[in-house]
Amino acid sequence: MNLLSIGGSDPSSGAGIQSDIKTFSSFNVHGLTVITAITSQNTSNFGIVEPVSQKILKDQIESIMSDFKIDGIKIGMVYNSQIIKILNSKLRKIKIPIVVDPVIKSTTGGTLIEKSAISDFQKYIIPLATIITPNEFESKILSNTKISSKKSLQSIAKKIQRMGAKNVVITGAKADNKTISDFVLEKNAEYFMSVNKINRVNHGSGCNYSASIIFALAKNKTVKESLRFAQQFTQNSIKNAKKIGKGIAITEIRDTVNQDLSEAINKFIQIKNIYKNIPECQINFVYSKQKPRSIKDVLGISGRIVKSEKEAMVAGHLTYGGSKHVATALLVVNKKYPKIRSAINLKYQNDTISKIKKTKLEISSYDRNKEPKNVKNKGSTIEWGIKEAVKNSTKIPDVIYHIGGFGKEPMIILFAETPNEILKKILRII
Ligand code: PXL
Repeated sequence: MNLLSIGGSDPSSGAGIQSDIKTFSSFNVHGLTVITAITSQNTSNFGIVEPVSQKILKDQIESIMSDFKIDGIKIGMVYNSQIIKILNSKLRKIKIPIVVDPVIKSTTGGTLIEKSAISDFQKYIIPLATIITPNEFESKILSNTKISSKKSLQSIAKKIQRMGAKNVVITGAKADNKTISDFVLEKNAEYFMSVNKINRVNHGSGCNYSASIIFALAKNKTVKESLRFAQQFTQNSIKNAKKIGKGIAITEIRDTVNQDLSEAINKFIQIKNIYKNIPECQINFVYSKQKPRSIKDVLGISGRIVKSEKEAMVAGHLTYGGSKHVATALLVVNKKYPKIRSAINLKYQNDTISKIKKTKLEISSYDRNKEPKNVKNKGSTIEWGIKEAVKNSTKIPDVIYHIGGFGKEPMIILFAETPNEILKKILRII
């Protein structure tokens, strides 16, 4: 899939087209860009804007359009009337979804569109929008409503819809202590969409939102599904925002679950003599998203960590749903103790068990021979066993083991909140 972001360059990569490329990449999508203006800014100050010439704007669009099949377009910063009119002439006949993020001011106070261009924006850009995503301030400017006006969200959104946008989302339209809600006006429906509020000033969340909407729309999701998906994606990006420069935090859109697990696996295979802890059935090391519902929410290795002579090696790659066994064990523990999101299986050795018993780690076990027949036949031994061990433990278990059964290898499974915590526990017990 190819998605096009049309907008301004932000050298801090917090917003603008740099941010959109990061978002698209995180979905394994090829991101194309057409730059409308170059800004100078950082996380504290907004500098100046230099819009590009008509010639290079047109040529960027033509070179992209003549080469790629484009599945969706996001329009962000457009800056002036000249740019607006060129975009309209190039895009008005296009039949793919377009998300318009009508940015007027940056969080740091920069002007992202000239005042004199607002009426052309209403006339030439709004009609292109499959979905337009103004915040409350932007929705008032675009609907020619006074900022102090108490006009209803419905009437403001309807006005923008009448200008030609198919669907209108007023972001952050309503908030209380705990939640923040977007107001959505579709063709024949209106509703609020709420999420938990995160009190954090950041740079990039608006761009993350519109860029993830276009991805979902291009994947043929409905408007509602796309908005829900983008809301979750943006929440995560805000949760993981990092103070990289001296000013406000920049939203982080990398999959931190993947990053943390991948770093821990690299450290794990380098532990001295760790190959001695690899069982016959090899090792999986997993880490789940928050509130996992199934093994599809648990990241694991598609193959295993395997023993090759005296070395541990990773066979396969990280993928959600990549582990069945260890992921199932984790899901059982996570259900009772939601903080526990990482697990690894290790070779059962009497030595290891006695070492664990000397630490303060919480240890529990189950006996496969006590498994009821109906469970055995259904093949969910691990689920049954871990449930038993959790039941037998008064605290959060750090370690659960079983000593095997006829033809079954005994096993140790370690649990922790993060992959890094798993590593720390391993170093205490091997
Ligand atoms: O977040 C809106 C935005 C969009 N595009 C560019 C920006 C900003 C905010 O700073 O700089 C280029």
